[in-house]
Amino acid sequence: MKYNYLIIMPRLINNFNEGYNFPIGICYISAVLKQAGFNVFTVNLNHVEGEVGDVVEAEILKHDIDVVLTGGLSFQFISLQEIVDKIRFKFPNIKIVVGGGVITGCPEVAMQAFEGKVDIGVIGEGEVTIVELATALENNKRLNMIKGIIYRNPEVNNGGGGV
Ligand code: B12
Repeated sequence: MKYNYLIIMPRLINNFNEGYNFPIGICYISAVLKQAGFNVFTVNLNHVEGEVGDVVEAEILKHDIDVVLTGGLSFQFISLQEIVDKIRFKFPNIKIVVGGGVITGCPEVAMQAFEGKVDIGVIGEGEVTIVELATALENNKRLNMIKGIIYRNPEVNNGGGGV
């Protein structure tokens, strides 16, 4: 089954029009997925005004999203948690994947801090991993063959192991 992916870049600024350090890592993730032929949509919350939950919900509905990808550094945990909480509350069946320093720094602690709402965490560099992961999700393959991920429970996509 072909999935629709939404990549969400969290807010790094408090006021619209402020400058910020553009996080290139998440852009690499977008690029490799597009190059591999996956249906990828993106929203950078630093360039969209409005309440995070409303913006994210509108994007999910507009593109009929199956998998949300987001990420950042550990200091962005609160912003990421807000995104994750809003999605999990409104869309219980959407798969949520988080990557970047927030996961890489301490994968198990981070997954627990997200209180079971994140399905899969990508540890370290994500370019190869994310393509393998998307391929596995769309083909209903087991996740335990994919290196560099941590996942919520054994029921996710019939994989074994995880947190
Ligand atoms: C360059 C750099 C900076 C630059 C940022 C330049 C920029 N525009 O991005 C500057 C100097 C501004 C900077 C500042 C800070 N930095 Co800095 N920085 C780095 C450094 C050296 C390289 C980061 C980088 O660009 N890597 C290349 C890109 C392509 O890789 P990446 O961002 O890691 O993304 C990959 C993966 O993380 C993953 N990934 C990322 N996002 C996502 C999303 C999804 C969905 C998926 C699946 C995967 C994924 O896949 C990506 C591609 O492989 C790292 C150390 C390191 N060697 O990694 C520290 C590092 C990222 N920085 C760190 C910190 C703490 C900071 C500051 C908070 C410091 C401070 N107290 O101010 C600030 C935050 C600034 C900000 N607002 O973002 C820590 C983060 C630790 C953590 N657990 O989060 C690191 C790891 C250093 C360290 N070991 O402590 N930093």
